[in-house]
Amino acid sequence: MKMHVIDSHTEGEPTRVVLTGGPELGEGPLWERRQRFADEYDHVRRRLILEPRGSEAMVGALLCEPTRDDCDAAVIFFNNAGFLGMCGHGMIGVAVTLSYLDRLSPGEIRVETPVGVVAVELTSPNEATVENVPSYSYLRDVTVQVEGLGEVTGDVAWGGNWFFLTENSPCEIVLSNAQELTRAASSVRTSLAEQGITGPNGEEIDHIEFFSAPGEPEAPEVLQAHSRNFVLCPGNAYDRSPCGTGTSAKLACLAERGALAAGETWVQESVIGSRFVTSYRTNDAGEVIARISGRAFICSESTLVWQPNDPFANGIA
Ligand code: PYC
Repeated sequence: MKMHVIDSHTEGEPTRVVLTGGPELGEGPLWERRQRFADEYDHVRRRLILEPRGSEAMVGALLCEPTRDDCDAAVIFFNNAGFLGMCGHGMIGVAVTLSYLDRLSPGEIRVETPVGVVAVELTSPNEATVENVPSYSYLRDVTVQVEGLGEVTGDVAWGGNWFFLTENSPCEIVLSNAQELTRAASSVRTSLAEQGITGPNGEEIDHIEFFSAPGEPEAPEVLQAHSRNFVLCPGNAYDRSPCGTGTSAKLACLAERGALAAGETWVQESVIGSRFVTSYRTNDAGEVIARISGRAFICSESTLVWQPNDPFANGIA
């Protein structure tokens, strides 16, 4: 078995776009095709994402035919733990990958995802802006008791995935503290589940975001960030980028609190110091539509091979 893939990173966070050899998911709405992927081809997700061919931080992107006439493409994102709703860094990675392949020119396209339609504008061969699905703050100032941390207070919000966002970081948000931040965020996620805090339909709050003051820009031409974050993803990998859907959730919380007006710029910095430049508008329904701009770079173009006698063909679980 072989698959042709292109790997890129968006502000440090990897994306693997599957070009050939991916599962045939048939027709139907994208959320239905994502379910078929999960039910019938989860071994393909594991083959693509887990070691020895992938890594815990890798996000896969399967390009599909869109079902909607007003969309140019469709994408299903997945990681080491399962499937994502949307993925901001991944969508920027997809746009830059398609540009690298000469399949996308500067300009805007509409892309279907399992959780709605996003607009993607390629602004240069290495830069794109994503206008996300509507984001919203669902619960404000929720306090959870977390073993080893005590009371942690934050908001629950949707930005294409579910997030708990808190300023109560257990330590400084720097890369050398990644293990401590991972342990703490994982405990917060467990506490949320144990204390019955979910999305409106019982959805697990599976992404945890700690926020702190930003660092100093390392060069005069780099924009000063408004905030720094650490985002723990469902498979316990932390996002090396500032997380597109997580920053969308943050913008919805800021909008809800009257702390950021529509059109104002918010620069979100990640734990490794990379940045997304963002803002939001409201649509006719008054919903927050986040705009996330970032850079992506191609890392490799390769054919992954699975020999029939490989005992770890389906990845190291
Ligand atoms: O950028 O939205 C994002 C994302 C989700 C998980 C990893 N990155």
